[in-house]
Amino acid sequence: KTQRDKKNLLCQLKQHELLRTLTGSEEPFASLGWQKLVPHQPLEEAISGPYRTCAVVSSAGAILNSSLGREIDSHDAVLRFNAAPTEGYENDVGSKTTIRVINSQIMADPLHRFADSHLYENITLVAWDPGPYSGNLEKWYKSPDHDLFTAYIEHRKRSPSQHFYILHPAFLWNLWDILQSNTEENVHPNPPSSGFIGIILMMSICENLDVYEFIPSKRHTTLCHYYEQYHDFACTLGAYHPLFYEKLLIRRMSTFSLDELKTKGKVTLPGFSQIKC
Ligand code: NCC
Repeated sequence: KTQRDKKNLLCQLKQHELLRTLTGSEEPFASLGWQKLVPHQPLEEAISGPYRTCAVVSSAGAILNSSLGREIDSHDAVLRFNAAPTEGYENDVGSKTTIRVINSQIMADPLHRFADSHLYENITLVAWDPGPYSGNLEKWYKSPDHDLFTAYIEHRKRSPSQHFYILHPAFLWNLWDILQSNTEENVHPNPPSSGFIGIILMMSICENLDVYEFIPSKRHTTLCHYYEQYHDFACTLGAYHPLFYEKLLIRRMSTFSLDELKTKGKVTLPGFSQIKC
């Protein structure tokens, strides 16, 4: 029964072909000249994938003292989130970064120094901001949660050859719909976390992915991030984001040994190209 459940979930996700980035062809972006601003090639073609093996590294404090760095770096591509550093934490999180999924706070809040931090250089960047559930892009452009548009335009002009995409809000809300339709409880109407977004993104461009510390290991802790001294259990279970339900769904879809789940916080997922429905 659980095998059938897993297959159903994976097929549902695959068949929805969720991954979508802004192409600049819809209003208001078309009139603003965004077709010239966004990268010519779609994300799936621009990267040097499809990657055979991928690692998704959650930013959870529990990854500290995991010594997973070498294992993580052995993957063809590594995805990290927001401002999560590798410097100084190589032994636990590795040093390779291929893609970074960033929320719009990173681009809007001067604290993150998006324009000049080396964290955002020489890698593929995928940014998101939720936009209204209605899908009205005009409304979104006028009032995003955090203004990512200004920084995007500047960054594209400064580094036109960098692969830098903005996720289409429809991707986020379609993903939310799938989460709700597979959850008995009412999921609160907030966008999925960067973690869940990143996992689905990697399923679209990798043959196989290992996800670390998204499902908590035995090291689970209230330490929010491995890179800062801030404690809040909501970081792992969610308050704003429906993180708890995301984790239940990912667990239902993955393969893992209980031992590796406990010691490494590791679960494995097939890429969409590998799923036969
Ligand atoms: O914390 P954050 O996420 O950057 O973490 C990235 C992803 O890792 C997973 N995670 C993190 C911590 C933890 N203890 N357990 C986890 O499983 C989650 O899947 C998470 O998505 C975000 O999703 O974008 C988020 O961003 C932060 C913050 O904006 C950035 O770190 C930039 O400073 C949000 N925090 C706040 O707004 C205060 C967080 O809610 C979600």
